[in-house]
Amino acid sequence: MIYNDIKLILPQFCFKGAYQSAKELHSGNINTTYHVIYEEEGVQHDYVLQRINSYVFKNPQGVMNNIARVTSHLRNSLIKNGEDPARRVLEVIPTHAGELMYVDGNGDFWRAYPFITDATAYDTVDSPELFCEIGRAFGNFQKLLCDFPADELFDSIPDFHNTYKRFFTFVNSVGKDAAGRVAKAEEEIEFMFEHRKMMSSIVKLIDAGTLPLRVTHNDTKSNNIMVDNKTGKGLCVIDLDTIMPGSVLYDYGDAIRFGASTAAEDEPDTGKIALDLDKTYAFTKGFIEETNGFLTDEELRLLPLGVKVITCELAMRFLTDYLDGDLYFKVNSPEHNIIRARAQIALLKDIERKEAQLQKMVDELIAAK
Ligand code: GN1
Ligand code: MG
Repeated sequence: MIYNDIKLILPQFCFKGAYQSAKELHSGNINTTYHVIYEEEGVQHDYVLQRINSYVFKNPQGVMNNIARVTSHLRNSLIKNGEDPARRVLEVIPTHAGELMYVDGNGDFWRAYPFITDATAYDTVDSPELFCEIGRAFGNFQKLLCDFPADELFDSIPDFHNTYKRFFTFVNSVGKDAAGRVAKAEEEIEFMFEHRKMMSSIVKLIDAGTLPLRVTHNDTKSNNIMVDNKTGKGLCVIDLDTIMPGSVLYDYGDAIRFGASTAAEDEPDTGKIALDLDKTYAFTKGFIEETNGFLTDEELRLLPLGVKVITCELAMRFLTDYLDGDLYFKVNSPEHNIIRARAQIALLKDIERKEAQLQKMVDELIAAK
């Protein structure tokens, strides 16, 4: 029973009215998330309650401090631009003790937000118009945060996109073979070795000063934007756990990797997986229209590299977790992580085939602005 899992947690938060119901939301791969409904004098109040995965986030307080700072900056920026911040920014609901999180008797960390109603988080985006709006929303998020001091943010997961280091972590997992699975993944392991240099290229460009560090979201899947059901416009960027200093190439790349693929991230039939160039165009158009004023020429021109690097990095992360015995990502079967890795590899192969077209498209959209 879900209620039994959360009944001691619910009274800790400043929720309005009386508890009505709760259901688990299954879209994330890391945290455990519930949609909770309260009611006060006939008015329904919807909340999101989450248990933070503390294997993944070693310092949940640091994560929450980042979220509090970034959301306050977003709110102020919207007000400055004459916009109403209601439903546009995540809002942390404090505990009765005035904290950003509650730590339960097991040492688990919980936090809550208002649930944004009359809006949808899309796991798949079929319409190019909608994906263009999502591109605009992620671009606008970058814009609102472009004057935020990125170096003041805490690294919620150190070296999250340090693909140079991640490669050696992966090699270590191959060497250990903790789950006895290396023999089942020879081809995928080989693929990672062949792509090592390409994967490390953004880290090198940041180190060389060619790419600046900005505030990046680092998990720009289409379902991390709440889209208004009435207007079809992107309302609010959610899941701010991995807000950290990073390159804009990561955010652009991850959004295309997820939203412009013709199949789900864990599609077992790799024959169904390709990069959809119409969707890519739609997102890129919205994203560039919002960001063209402040991103540097190098950042704009190098956006396609983000797609390759992030797709390869995630393939390697799934593969590493498969070899480690599924310690990091939630899985629905012992094969889930290798299926995910194969899906990302198939997508990357198609991205490589379409690389010249992707670059031409990005260059034309930059010039059009
Ligand atoms: C994880 O749990 P979720 O869906 O927000 C992961 C991302 C991956 C994503 C792949 C903290 O995000 O990095 O890109 O799965 N989050 C973390 O679906 O590792
Ligand atoms: Mg996330």
